[in-house]
Amino acid sequence: LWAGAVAPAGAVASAGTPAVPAFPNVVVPAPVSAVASGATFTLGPAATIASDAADVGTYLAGVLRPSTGYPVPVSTGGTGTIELLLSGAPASVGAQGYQLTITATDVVIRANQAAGLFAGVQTLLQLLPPAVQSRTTAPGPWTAPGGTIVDYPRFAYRGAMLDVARHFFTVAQVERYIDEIAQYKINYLHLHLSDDQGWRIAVTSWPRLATYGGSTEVGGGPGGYYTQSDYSAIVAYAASRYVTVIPEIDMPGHTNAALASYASLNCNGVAPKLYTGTNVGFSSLCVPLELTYTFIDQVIGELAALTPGPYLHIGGDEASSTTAADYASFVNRVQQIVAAHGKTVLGWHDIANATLLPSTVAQFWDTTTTDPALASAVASGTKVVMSPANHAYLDMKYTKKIKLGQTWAGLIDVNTAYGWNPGAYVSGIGEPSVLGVEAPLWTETLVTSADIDYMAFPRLPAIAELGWSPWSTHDVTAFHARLGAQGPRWRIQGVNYYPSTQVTWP
Ligand code: TNX
Repeated sequence: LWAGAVAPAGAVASAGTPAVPAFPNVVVPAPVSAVASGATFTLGPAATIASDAADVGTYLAGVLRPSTGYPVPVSTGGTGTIELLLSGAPASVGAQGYQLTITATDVVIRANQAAGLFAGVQTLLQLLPPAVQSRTTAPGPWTAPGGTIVDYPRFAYRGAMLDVARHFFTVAQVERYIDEIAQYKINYLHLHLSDDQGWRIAVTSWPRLATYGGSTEVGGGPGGYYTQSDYSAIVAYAASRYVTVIPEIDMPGHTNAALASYASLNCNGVAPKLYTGTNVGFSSLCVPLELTYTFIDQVIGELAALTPGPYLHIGGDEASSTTAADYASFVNRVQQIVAAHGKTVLGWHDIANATLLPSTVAQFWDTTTTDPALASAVASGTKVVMSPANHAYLDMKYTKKIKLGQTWAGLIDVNTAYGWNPGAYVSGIGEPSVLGVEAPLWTETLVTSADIDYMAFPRLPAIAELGWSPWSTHDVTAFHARLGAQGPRWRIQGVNYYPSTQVTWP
């Protein structure tokens, strides 16, 4: 049995020898239940895929063909060596879960929705040898252990945030990150699209936001921005990995790039200079100015039109240049604007100091475990995404010796990233009020994809597991083994992970 997994009754002999061999403890996030059969499946040159969801079949074949060198034809419906079926799944797996059965001769994944098939495919890939993810032909044999896994998420929301404002990252770099996070069943990508140092999304009605406000970044580099078609390409790529993009326009603070682009947005009518440092809390949109809300309405309107997902993130953090009264009236008004465009508000937990709409979701980022304003919003029904900075912030250093990253929320190695319970972390915010977890990656110190990889891996999988796996599977020793098993996969994929000394890397 999977170490730490929920054991189905009668699956283990009373003492000594288990009734069946152990299922390998290699899948992250840990599945809800896994029962080994002792059989071994081998994917051979004649293997075929039959999928009820054509895109998931094509995705799987796209991974298997380059590494195995096999043709792996895909059909919609019919039979195949690997069958991905939208029928016959246990009701317990819900909209995102799946049942995976591996026998000596074939593999069957059943789910209620295509997202569940995609999740099951990620589990299957982790049960095949690491070289299956090679982009060039690699030697087999392509074996996987036989058995049955029934699996579904603890929380509906499992997010990763990438700050493309402090340093700009290209469409290809964002897509690379989407591929990396999707392997760990992350289903939301929150893009921090604006900050003091840069505005990264073209807005037709306010063109200088991107062309001027996007023209630099931390350290004075060239910055950049996404055209609306670039952005739509990211959204579509994410969707092909069952990841929903959440755009963030941070306000009223963190807005120097916008204020620098349009003098008319400033209370004094004077545009500040572009900013390339790393201070926070010095900028604010002009709350009493009516043009501010015309601006927000137009920006949110264009963004909502580019966003198939339900959420728009309005930031709201660290508004220390905005008075408390202005802040509350601002957040109240902006929520109405987002709602008028048919979207649900997400905001950093600071927004609990305003009056939240019933649907508004707050993202907790503090380093404390008490937050009276947030707890009181939760008592009135507000749902929370958990990103405690001292556990979930991927931009914190692992140890003092690491060059990249910051330390304000502490040092975060694997055990700290993994060592908290999202459903019982902040007082007054219990499991039913937690929508899920998110691992934010701020990029003041990060410039390349290698930098992103180094900070996200191996900690992102720890947060992904907290979001997906039942708390009953939480076991740091077993987690170390599962995580270590990812090392060879990351090496084959070219993921520049930090080889934490808390884990043995095979
Ligand atoms: C705080 S936490 C911020 C960001 C910084 C980050 C650096 C939060 C919502 N805001 O503006 O980039 O710290 O760790």
